[in-house]
Amino acid sequence: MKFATKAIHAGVEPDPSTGAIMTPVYQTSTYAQPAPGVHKGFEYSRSQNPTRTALQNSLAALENAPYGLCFASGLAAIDAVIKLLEPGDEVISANDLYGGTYRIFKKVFEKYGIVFHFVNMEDTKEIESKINAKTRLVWLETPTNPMMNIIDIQAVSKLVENKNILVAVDNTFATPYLQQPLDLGADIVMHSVTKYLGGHSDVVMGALVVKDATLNQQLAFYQNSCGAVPGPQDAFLVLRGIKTLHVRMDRHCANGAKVANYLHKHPKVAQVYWPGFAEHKNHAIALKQMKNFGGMISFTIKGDDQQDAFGVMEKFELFTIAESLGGVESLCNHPATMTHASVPKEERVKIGLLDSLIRLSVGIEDADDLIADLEQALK
Ligand code: P1T
Repeated sequence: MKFATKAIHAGVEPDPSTGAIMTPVYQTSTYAQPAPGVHKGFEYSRSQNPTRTALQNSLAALENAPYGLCFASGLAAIDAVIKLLEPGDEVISANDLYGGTYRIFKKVFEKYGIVFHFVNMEDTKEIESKINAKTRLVWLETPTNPMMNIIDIQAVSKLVENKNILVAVDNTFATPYLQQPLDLGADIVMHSVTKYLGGHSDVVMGALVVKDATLNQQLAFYQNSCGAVPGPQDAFLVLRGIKTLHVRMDRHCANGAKVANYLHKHPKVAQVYWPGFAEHKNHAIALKQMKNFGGMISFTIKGDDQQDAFGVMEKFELFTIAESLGGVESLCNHPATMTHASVPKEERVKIGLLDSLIRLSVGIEDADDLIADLEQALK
């Protein structure tokens, strides 16, 4: 089945009791059992809920995998993955990540004895130099938040093949419409469902998708045992969001390309980070592993002055200053003081995350209006 058909139909059946086309919001905490232990696969809504099950199956289908698990947020999904590890185990992580991912690794899990190495994953030699007998997990995002770097998922997966090391890819920026990491050799796909999958800035949720039955069981154990599950209303909203994922993503990509090309020519803009440019250092890898380049763009203002960046952001009329991304409306964010404030400045500067960097989540409004907004704000 092709992607657009799966987005609308996968995981979703007419409701068996009424025939309702839309999966109902099963707003219930528990389920009647005719005799102890006799049930229809649903015992208690932390463990299973029919609305969540439909969403989990839909997400699994979109990533070409049999198993999906939903969590109360993207970070709760990441939390479940790191709980697979034991004290002393080592993780090789990309050094260019959402600030909250860096924070949970450094500030939550390091104190339980998990060792994190942050490396530039564009250079596979840097990954190789950190592999040892204790390495259990490689963690990466691509495109990265906020520098829009591209990491070669297939090359990284090949590097650790048959070494008892899992590869987890945060696929939030690309979505399964543009990139399918499990087909490129990764073991775990993670999503902040909050973003493009939900698509309407009205839900916080996370997800994991895997192909391996044992890995699914282990992660489902933490989903149930630790209990960071989303409610059925949120699962319903994301099921609705997914039905238009492909249509929205096409427009995000088209608008993103127009905005990136406009910024590229602007005299006040120093650098534009967007993998669709032929001169982007990993454009060839983006072409190989992505269907298109998405709606996320970062850029710096000439002079690298934080106040200049703030000045531009405060003048925007359509790009709202806000954390998050991936909704239908355009947003702008100042990573150094907002989403990546928990990353120390010396680490930020190493990856080029300057104080003048502005990140745009280009929405699906009319591109001419978005460009007019950039024009007046940059004046
Ligand atoms: O916010 P939450 O649903 O818990 O997801 C965390 C997360 C994980 N991975 C990536 C790539 C993300 O971008 C995020 C959340 N990011 C933002 C809120 C942001 O504005 O970048």
